[in-house]
Amino acid sequence: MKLPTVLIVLFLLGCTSAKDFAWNEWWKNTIIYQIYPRSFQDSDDDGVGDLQGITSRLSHFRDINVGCIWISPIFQSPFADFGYDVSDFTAIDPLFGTMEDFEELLATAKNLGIRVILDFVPNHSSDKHMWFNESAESRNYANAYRDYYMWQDPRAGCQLENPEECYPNNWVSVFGGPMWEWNENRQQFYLHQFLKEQPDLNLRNPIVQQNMKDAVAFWMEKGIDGYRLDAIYHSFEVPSLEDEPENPDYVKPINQTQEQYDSLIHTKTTRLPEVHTMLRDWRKTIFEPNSVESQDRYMFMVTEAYDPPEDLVEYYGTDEEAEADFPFNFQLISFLTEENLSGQTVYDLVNPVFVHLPEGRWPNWVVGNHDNFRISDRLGAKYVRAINTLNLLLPGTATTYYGEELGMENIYVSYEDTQDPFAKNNPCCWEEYTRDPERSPMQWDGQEKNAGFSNADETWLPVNENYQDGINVAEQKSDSSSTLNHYATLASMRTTTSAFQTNHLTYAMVDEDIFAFFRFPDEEDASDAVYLVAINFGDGPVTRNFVTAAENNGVDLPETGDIRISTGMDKNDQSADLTDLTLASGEALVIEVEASKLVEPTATLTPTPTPDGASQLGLSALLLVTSLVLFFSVRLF
Ligand SMILES: *[C@@H]1O[C@H](CO)[C@@H](O)[C@H](O)[C@H]1NC(C)=O
Ligand SMILES: *[C@@H]1O[C@H](CO)[C@@H](O)[C@H](O)[C@H]1NC(C)=O
Ligand SMILES: *[C@@H]1O[C@H](CO)[C@@H](O)[C@H](O)[C@H]1NC(C)=O
Ligand SMILES: CC(=O)N[C@H]1CO[C@H](CO)[C@@H](O)[C@@H]1O
Ligand SMILES: [Ca+2]
Ligand SMILES: [Ca+2]
Repeated sequence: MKLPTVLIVLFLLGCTSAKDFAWNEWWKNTIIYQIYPRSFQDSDDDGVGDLQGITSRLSHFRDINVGCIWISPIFQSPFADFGYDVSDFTAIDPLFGTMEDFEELLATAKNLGIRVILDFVPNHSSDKHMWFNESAESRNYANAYRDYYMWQDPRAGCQLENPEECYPNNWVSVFGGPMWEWNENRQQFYLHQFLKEQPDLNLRNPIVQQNMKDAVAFWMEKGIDGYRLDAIYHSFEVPSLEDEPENPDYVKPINQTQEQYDSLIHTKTTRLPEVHTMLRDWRKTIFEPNSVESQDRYMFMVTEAYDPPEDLVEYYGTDEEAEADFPFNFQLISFLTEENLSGQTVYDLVNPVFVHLPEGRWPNWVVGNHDNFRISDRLGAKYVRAINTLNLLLPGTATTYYGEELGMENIYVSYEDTQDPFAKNNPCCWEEYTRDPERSPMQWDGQEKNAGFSNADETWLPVNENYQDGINVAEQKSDSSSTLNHYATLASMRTTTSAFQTNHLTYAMVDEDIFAFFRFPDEEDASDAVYLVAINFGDGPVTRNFVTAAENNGVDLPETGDIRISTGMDKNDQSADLTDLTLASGEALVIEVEASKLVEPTATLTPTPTPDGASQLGLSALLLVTSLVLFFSVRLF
């Protein structure tokens, strides 16, 4: 090969190379796409989505460059809480199909190179589970299932006609009402953190633990790639059963008859240290690589816990004792609203994640799920593409809830038609609690009945009418400027470009409107391209000088760059004047730049943005004072 050819090849590689992740790091480079199975695709026209339906739609993930699907519960269930009440942890519910259907789904996914992870629900079973039935039979020690659940005697001396007097303590269930339910047969209460149809398993019982591990192993042997562990912080309660303290900020809604979860502070029933002991044990005994035959089967593990970043890091475990690969990070779901959306707010939510991220660990982002309104309805339709950009181009693994790649919107469901037990249990405030609006069927096609989701006359939740107005896969696929194509282009960039495969970022500019950051490749890929991602979260157009702002953040930035992806897909491959760059409201630009760092940030940490240079002055002053103090303390010795 002649030298110039080599150079050209190297140059091309330099621009587009991807990192080589190790076999046990496949989850770093991917997007996790959450499928709510009732709502994705119906194959037998009963109005409810199913496994054959999902299998028939798997090529969608190739089209949009998604490498991993997470399927919400498909296990046998009486559906008191839509599958989060499991009556057999190793069976597929007939509503979704058969075990053969699941095996076919897995095989098809594998052929397409798509990973599959399942939801695991360890905090409770259904009250229709055989274990509960056996456990309720008697409290005789001869009963092998005696201690599978959290049984408790009534308070001494109370009158059973007034169960309120007899509850073992003041605990309130997540869905409202006491956490205790009376069982006639056993003449005892049982504990349920969620619905009374969801008795909590006694996870302190080693036999129960072993049963849960066996269930996990069962699905691993089928060939899944990992698990999401649901609501894990509800797993344990204090054995002393002490009352929980009242929440001083709680305001009782008018007409609310039963106690609400928010009325107490949950110091005795959530986040107990035993959770971590259990996770470490699970990682060691069932998730460890040496428990599966082949090395390309690393079992990925993610936990769900709504904690602030400083507490969330505990779920990573330690170097010696690993726990989850990461805990889902809900910062951008829980704390971003239409009212406070701004460049500064996004920074305030993103930065703590990096401040608290333990060395060598991997960040992640979740911008939608089955428990929260859709992006369009939380923040406004014009920010959907900006949020998708943030989700896919911030460092770490991205999680997308089905339909967000199209900009799907909430549906309205009246109280009479409500399906969600959380809403039905709280009639006073059902509109605040209902999760039906974000669970409407996936919109595949603008012409077909029910958007191509099902041929049934009635679907379990109504299809959003806007599938006829362009919010559907078929039309967006053929429109190069669509939300779907924008998403697929971002997703492709993640998988092909080393700069988007690191766990660090450098801020470029943060103010009321703009949140902008650089993605530099890791040092060993230093010749690869650098990107500037600039997003306008304000409600009007703004023009900014990114060159000066970058300099304030320790980055030397030339005056022009090449736009690679624009939210409207209309500016792709145009050149950008970085001293005078205008962004429309909701616009996000991904710009390839020849930037270089003037100042190395410490480790993976990034310099705090200093839009006006003032705080940088403050920092220098602080450093000077510190040096003087150090100097004089050294002198004293
Ligand atoms: C166990 O299940 C059987 C059959 O459904 C039922 O008749 C029986 O009452 C159940 N036992 C208890 C204690 O709930
Ligand atoms: C409370 O209930 C009463 C009687 O059902 C009803 O008239 C009233 O409108 C309710 N108040 C609220 C705020 O819902
Ligand atoms: C944005 O507003 C919501 C609702 O008031 C609040 O819960 C959240 O903490 C706010 N976010 C930030 C970053 O202040
Ligand atoms: C650990 C666990 O099972 N969490 C689940 C408990 O039950 C509620 C209600 O069904 C679910 O929403 C949680 O996700
Ligand atoms: Ca079906
Ligand atoms: Ca529990």
